[in-house]
Amino acid sequence: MLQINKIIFREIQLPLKEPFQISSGTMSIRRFLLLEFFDQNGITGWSECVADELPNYTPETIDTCWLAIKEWIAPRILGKNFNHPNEIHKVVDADIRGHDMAKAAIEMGAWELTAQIQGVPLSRLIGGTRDQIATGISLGIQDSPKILADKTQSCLAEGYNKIKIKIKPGKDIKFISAVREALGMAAKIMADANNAYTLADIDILKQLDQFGLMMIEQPLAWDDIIRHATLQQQLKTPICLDESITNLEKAEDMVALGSGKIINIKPGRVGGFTSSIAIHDFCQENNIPVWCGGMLESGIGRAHNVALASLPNFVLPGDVSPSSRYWQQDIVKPEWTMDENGMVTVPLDKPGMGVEVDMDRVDNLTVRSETLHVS
Ligand code: OSB
Ligand code: MG
Repeated sequence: MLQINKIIFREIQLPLKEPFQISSGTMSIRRFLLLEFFDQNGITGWSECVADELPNYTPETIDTCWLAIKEWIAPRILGKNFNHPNEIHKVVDADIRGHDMAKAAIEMGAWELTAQIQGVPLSRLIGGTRDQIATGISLGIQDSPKILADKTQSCLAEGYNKIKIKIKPGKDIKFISAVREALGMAAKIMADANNAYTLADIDILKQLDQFGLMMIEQPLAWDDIIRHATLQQQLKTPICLDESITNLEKAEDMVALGSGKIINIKPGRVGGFTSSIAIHDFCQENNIPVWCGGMLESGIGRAHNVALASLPNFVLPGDVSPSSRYWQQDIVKPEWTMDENGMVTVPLDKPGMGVEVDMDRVDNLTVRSETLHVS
């Protein structure tokens, strides 16, 4: 039995080691909304809401999530009894349109709390089978092809299993070409456009075919499925959808229409673990490989991504890089690390997410907080 009686909201801010530029904007300081959950016996669990400061990835932001969770989503679950955390998604989804990242923060906290109550690793509670997950790195848009090519060489040397390169019009062909030249044809590289192109750019996108990319992520509009199908028919490079896949039905649409061949699952984007598992299972049945995306998470959101990436059909390396790729110091102990083969170990020796929240550090970093109690 799961009953959540209290939730503490906290905003903390961490500067990124280097600004992260994608086609729709640049981030230098990551604002995080963290949630701490308490059950009726005082057992606690954490989740991280992955929305950014600005609505340039999806429509949500950290501030809309704070409002949505407080006003509409948390009241649906506070003080209520649930047999299993897989009941939460339906309850928070009914008649509340959108706000998937806000819903996910509550839903994933409920799973984490359940893992803590049952004393089992979160990975195993959600159906994970792997002991280690392969990781890649997502590189923001760089000033020149040379700077990018040099960076990708160091990333390969560090052991990353995949290098994702952010592109936008004018920073595409020359940049990818320089990377291919520096790394050779065998290196596993891919591009992510974050919606920077339209079908009018088809000639540029076709030129990318010569580079043997593992995939191109979300080249067209953030909510498009139809035009990606037209594009996929004309591209050799597999399309991977990110922004467009917000639930199982969108994944079904992608397969029915041929809009892509791979899905990047971010649990925050699809409303949580229950929805992620449903998309994972559907993709497995339909021979669609999946991988776990990232949202520049702190060690808490990263822990939840590591657990998800341990499911069997996560067959491609995820954007689940070690803490030191992003932060001078993370907010969990131990920090997330990667071995020389680019593998992250799934913590199976502790209940829940498998890392401790550094409370002193979180307290010091907190810029606002609020507590919701059962009434
Ligand atoms: O499109 O996958 C994306 C970060 C913020 C918003 C969107 C995206 C990303 C990343 C970062 O690619 C991946 C990571 O967390 O390392
Ligand atoms: Mg993406």
